[in-house]
Amino acid sequence: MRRGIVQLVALGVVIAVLLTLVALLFKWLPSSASVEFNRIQDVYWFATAIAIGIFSLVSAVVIFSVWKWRVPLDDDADGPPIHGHTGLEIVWTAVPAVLVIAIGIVSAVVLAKNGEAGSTPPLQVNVIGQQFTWKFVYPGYGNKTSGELVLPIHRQTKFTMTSVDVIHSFWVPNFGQKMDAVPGIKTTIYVTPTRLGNYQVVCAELCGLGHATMRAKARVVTQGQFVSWVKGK
Ligand SMILES: [Cu+2]
Repeated sequence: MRRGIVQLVALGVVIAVLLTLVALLFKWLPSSASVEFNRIQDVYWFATAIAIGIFSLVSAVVIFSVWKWRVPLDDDADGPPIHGHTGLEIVWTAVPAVLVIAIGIVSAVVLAKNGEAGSTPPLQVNVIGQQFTWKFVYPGYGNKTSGELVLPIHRQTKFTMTSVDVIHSFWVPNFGQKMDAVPGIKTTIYVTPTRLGNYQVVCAELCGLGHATMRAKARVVTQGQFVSWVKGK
């Protein structure tokens, strides 16, 4: 009995280590370039850690059972009758319930934080989707209009989206935030860039024949570069 438990635990640990390697050694998510995406990735990893734990437990028990209690091929006898086990049933209901509630709470906290303006007023950028192009307007800077999205690093930006024709969806994979641009209404998201560089604005809602080409360049620059860009032209 004692030996069996040790073997079962060892099996679970081996599976958990293998799964952890698979989770860590491959690049599953775009690299984060925003405060908001950092938070979202934390939720991913939290849920992944729980999934690895549960999967390791279940698969260890299944493999262990098949390995230890298999009968010869010609054994046609019925197995022993099995009765319920109230304690075990309470545990296997309560533990997943607690885990799912924990994931729900963590997600709700991140969702709320990602949707709230910080203490300093954010940079306002209006995003207009149109088959098959993006337009960015900076109302704080004389309605400067650009086909390229330029953002200062470490400054929270509030995007207000709309569309002039069909539904589009504003998405910069490295920023993590995604929101539909819908004709007639205004939708918002916040992004706080954390890394200088070039990124891509992608339309993430099938919007017609040119949908796949509905891309724009996004550039995160220093505050000084941003000011000279936004005041130029
Ligand atoms: Cu589109």
